[in-house]
Amino acid sequence: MRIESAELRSKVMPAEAAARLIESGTAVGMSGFTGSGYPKAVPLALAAHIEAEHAAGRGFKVRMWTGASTGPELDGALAKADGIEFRLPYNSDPIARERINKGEMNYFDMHLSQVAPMAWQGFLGPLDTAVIEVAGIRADGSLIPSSSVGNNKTWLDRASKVILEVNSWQNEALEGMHDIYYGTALPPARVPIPLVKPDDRIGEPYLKVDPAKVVAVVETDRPDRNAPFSPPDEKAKAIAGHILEFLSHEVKLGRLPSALLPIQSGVGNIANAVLTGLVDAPFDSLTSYTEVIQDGMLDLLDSGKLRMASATAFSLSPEAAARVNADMHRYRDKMILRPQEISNHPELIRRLGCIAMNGLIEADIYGAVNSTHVMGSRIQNGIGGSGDFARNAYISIFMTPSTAKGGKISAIVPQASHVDHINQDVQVIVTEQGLADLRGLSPKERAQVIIANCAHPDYRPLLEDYYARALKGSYGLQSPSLPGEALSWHQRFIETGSMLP
Ligand code: 0RQ
Repeated sequence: MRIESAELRSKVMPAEAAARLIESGTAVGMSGFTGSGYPKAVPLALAAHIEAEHAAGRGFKVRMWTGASTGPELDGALAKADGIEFRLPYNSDPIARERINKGEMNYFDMHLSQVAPMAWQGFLGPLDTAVIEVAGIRADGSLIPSSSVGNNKTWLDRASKVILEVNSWQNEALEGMHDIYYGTALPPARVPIPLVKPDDRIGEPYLKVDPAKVVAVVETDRPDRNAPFSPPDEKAKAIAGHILEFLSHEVKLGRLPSALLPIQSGVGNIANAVLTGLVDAPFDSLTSYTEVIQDGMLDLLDSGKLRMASATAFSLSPEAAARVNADMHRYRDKMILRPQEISNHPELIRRLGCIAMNGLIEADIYGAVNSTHVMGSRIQNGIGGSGDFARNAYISIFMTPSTAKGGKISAIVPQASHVDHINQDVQVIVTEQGLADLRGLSPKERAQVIIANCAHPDYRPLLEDYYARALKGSYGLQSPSLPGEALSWHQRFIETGSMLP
């Protein structure tokens, strides 16, 4: 039985009835992180209710806070119903993205580590309802977290009322995997977080909730989104190869231990290719301190190369989710899921010395990185945890194919059209063309190595030409630039559909 508390069992009701307890104009804190552990039944019922209200000529929108991206039953359904007035912090849902880019939804894109502290600071306003998926409720009313932790602890603590979704699709053997730390506080009461190794457990396996605040318990068995995973293409393999060669070189020079340092890896095919490549690399006893446990990490765990992985969520393909579910007892001892304010905490990332590897949309010749905005104005996803890790990592690596949209866009540009990571936070840039190690280089040295090593051959001469003219015509020569021309590649793409002249 998934609901062992008699008090909370008495609050079981259909999703439709629970959804009616959410009022228009209020803030709702949803569980969920990268398609894992998000509520499914209540948001779908809420979307249907919103559609009915709109059809009756009544306005109905909520302000929505999550852990990170969720799934089609949540972001997708609510965005389709035009039911989201404001959203934070990370979104990858295509319908929500379209609404944001059409100006129909306000989106506050923020560092994932800062969501919980900012909610406590209070300026985001009151949190009316928390809707949290759990794997079970224990007799004492404590909650067994599901496949993500995200901001659940904070939503449960801050919300005036709580709706729990008990999902029997989630594996019961998840119990014991989580480490929920209750010691965070705002300054001046803040104290050091007592985690010094990725495998330290500093909290407890369960979430707490005041049962008096729980207004509804809903049962469901809907699966997590679990996006399918396509195997790495040639470019992803080439990028992985460059990174593995770089890491081997660092070990050889004595600048990294042979077990490396805790690895953080962004989501997507390239990140997965790097993880898969590590299976055959000459490193042992690896650890991971990251946001999401993805397919490539299972291969690494199975090979014995990866000793353990700490994260806040799973982000698995359906095949990998089935693999984990079938063998949860074995995997459980090698994985820890934590609140995202801990998995992404700058203090801990700096202390552990993580090796951060994240994707980018574009980088400029000085190494400033745009992770979020296409052509400077259209949001793709959001900064996610990339900023938490990039600034605080021991080595901060950004990776991308050198072109996008079939070669019509260069990922290396004269000037980034939007900046998420300043050049001081970007130490290594990798494309399938090669790797630029920017550590200790001045802007002019960086420009030369980025253009030579990372740019696609179709764009390299154009960048060389721009840089040569900037050296002659720039107002200053610390970071030579021609402001009237620096964003002309983006303007050309907007006008002609290609950055190429
Ligand atoms: O668009 O889907 O329409 O084809 O961006 O690009 O190449 O599939 O790569 O999935 O790794 O995403 C930066 C977005 C890269 C991601 C970003 C288009 C491209 C495609 C996706 P289509 P790819 P990825 C941990 C860390 C920020 C958050 C982060 C991201 C789509 O890595 O969101 O790092 N990062 N979190 O065509 C126009 C360019 C483009 C471009 C790519 N220069 N111009 N379009 N695209 N480059 C995870 C979390 O925090 C949860």
